[in-house]
Amino acid sequence: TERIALYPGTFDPVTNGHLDVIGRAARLVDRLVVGVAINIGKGPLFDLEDRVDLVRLEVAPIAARTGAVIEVRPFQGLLVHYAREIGARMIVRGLRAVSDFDYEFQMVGMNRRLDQEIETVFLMASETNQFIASRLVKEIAKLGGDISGFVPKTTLDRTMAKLRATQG
Ligand code: COD
Repeated sequence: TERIALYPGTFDPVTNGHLDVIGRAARLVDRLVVGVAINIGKGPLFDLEDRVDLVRLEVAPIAARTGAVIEVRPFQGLLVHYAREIGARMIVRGLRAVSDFDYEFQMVGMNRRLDQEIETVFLMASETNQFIASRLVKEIAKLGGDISGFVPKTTLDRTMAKLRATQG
């Protein structure tokens, strides 16, 4: 049977950290589904459609280079329900510093109680990409800093355009 993994996130916007994790995860499975969560609670800069669009665009070269099957899809509702729906037995999460641990630890625990058959797997990005966080990328860009080392080109352009539009 096909080995399917789900890599869920907000991707607001997608960063080199996310793409690093996607490249690694894609090598472990037959099909990787990148699930872009609505996540209204986080008050995202980009709406869902734009986030899906950007992840699709930035993931395409990875799929082309590695021959991996990577799908990018929006989802809402419970993560474990969505994993079931697409037949994924594996949830992939990225781990950065210790700061991620508490939140990720709780998520695994709760998700495991909700569905015992789904395993969460943690991957670390390369040293260069380990510290990158969407939240800080947006903050740096807002304050006029250079984010070109943290996000791919199209994401950079769209982020700058979005910030110009929202700041008026
Ligand atoms: N290096 C390594 N990993 C990274 C990096 C980096 N530089 N940057 C980000 N990551 C990892 C994150 O740790 C995370 O694992 C993943 O990439 C995605 O990151 P984000 O920030 O885009 O996504 P989150 O953490 O906001 O995603 C949260 C979910 C959408 C998964 C969560 O809110 C959810 O499951 N929502 C659905 C509702 C639900 O089921 N809730 C109950 C959960 S118990």
